[in-house]
Amino acid sequence: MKNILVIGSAGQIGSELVPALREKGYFVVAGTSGRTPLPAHLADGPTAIVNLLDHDALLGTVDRFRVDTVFNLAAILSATAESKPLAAWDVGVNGVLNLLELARDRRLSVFTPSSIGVFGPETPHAATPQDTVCRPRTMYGITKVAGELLSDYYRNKYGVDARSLRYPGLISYVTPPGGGTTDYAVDIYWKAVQNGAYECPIAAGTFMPMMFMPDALRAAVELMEADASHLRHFNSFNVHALSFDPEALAASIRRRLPDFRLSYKVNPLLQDIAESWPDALDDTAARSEWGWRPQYGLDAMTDIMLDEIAKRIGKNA
Ligand code: VAH
Repeated sequence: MKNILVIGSAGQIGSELVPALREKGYFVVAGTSGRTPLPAHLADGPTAIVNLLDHDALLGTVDRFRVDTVFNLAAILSATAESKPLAAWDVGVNGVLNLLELARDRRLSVFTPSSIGVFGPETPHAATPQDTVCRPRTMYGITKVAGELLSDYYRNKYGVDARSLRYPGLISYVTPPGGGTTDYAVDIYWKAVQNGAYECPIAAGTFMPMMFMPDALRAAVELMEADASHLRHFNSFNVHALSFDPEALAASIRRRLPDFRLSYKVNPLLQDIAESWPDALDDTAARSEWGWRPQYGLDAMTDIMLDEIAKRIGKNA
């Protein structure tokens, strides 16, 4: 891995993955579809307008920058995908297929995140196994199952080096929440600092797997740097870090903001999706095949989230 194209570089993962890869010394092209590249990405290296569905333009960018690895972070997240399922299919399946065809042609390595969204109500919720039933009830989850299967197909049939992780809900302070079911766990921190209170759309007692963004970025890079001869799963590694419900998250926030008030206004769509997803993942395969280990616990994440958000809005937390 040397010359990297990050597609979706202005999104929640991409906005932080680009600087993280550049800090490791990689040559990184920050790709965005319609949105202008982030100023920080423009200042620190090359950018490009890329569209997963435009094969020729994507090929031109790959050839222009001699790209050998693509991190494809373009996605329409779970809740938004329910309001525009065909667009979600286009990005999550047709776009991935287009990229895999290009990877076959140019011998690229490809990372396309999968998600706990691949699991459904029939999947065991506690310590969800690596290899288990994946019958999601959301279009987002369906696209992620298809993405995993397509990536495996291109690896097995054409030798394409495609790899992916099943990310839990990702929590970061750099970009605002964007249409995901787990985004309450980002929003709550902003509202705690801004207002001292939060009206939660997810019910108490609803546990979901979660991960602080620094762990998520390191997982993607470590997987792509891993020796392929040690890997067995390649696409779809479960990676686990945290599991909590809104009450546990509020208790962690109250360690720093004792007067923080949590109330509930459950959103039926989000609640249905959340209840179909696991509580926690079994990530034995990732730990044994490429040495995955999370580094951030709930309280450590809370301290950083509150401090960084307070800096951004100029308040004491
Ligand atoms: C979502 N944050 O909620 C994303 C993620 C596992 C959840 O895929 O849709």
